[in-house]
Amino acid sequence: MKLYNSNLSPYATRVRMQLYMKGLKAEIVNVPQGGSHTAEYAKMNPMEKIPTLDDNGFYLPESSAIGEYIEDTHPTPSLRPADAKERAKMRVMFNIADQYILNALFELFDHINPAKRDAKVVDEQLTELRKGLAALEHYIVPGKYALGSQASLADCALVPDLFYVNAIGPAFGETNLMGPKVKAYWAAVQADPGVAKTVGEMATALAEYMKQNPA
Ligand SMILES: N[C@@H](CCC(=O)N[C@@H](CS)C(=O)NCC(=O)O)C(=O)O
Repeated sequence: MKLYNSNLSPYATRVRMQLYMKGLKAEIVNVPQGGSHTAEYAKMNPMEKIPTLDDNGFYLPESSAIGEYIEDTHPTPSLRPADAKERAKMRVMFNIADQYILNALFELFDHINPAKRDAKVVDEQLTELRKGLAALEHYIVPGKYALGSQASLADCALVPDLFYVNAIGPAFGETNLMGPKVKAYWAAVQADPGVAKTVGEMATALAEYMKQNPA
């Protein structure tokens, strides 16, 4: 398996974290010369986004589809609970991470620099982010992982998001966005070696990006 990756991308990071947690070997590479908007890359991923999985010539875009595919093709250790209700809760938290929290973070990312900031957009997106985090607070189960004791795809989606909540929140004067259960989860989940590795990689990539694009 080959993963077209960027350590800065929360979507690609979901997949890397899944590979680490499952102990799977994969070739992790940057997108080819020229970036994701090339004819060569578009043949593998018509949305021209990162990540893309290449499983022996089977090209798969979209981190959520990649995550499910890896679970289907490499079922052990499983990052999907067997119980239908637990699995459904995992998918709800995955969607909260994917559609509510991360979309708001993406919008905010472009407004980190106060000189280039649109206060209305920031206000709207902070409201969306707070709503997403409040929804997560509702579902998250006390314990090491989002579902309590079992690691799941929900963690793969949440860890990159919460990393960015901590990393960019302070630029907007927001240092206390997480509710108590989410905060406790964020602290506890760091004990997983796959999480620690992923968070370290994201921190290095973000520091490098900030050096090149100072706010
Ligand atoms: N829904 C996609 C989103 C992927 C995505 O937006 N990736 C970003 C990197 S964080 C990207 O490739 N952006 C480049 C662009 O849009 O030009 C997924 O889950 O894989």
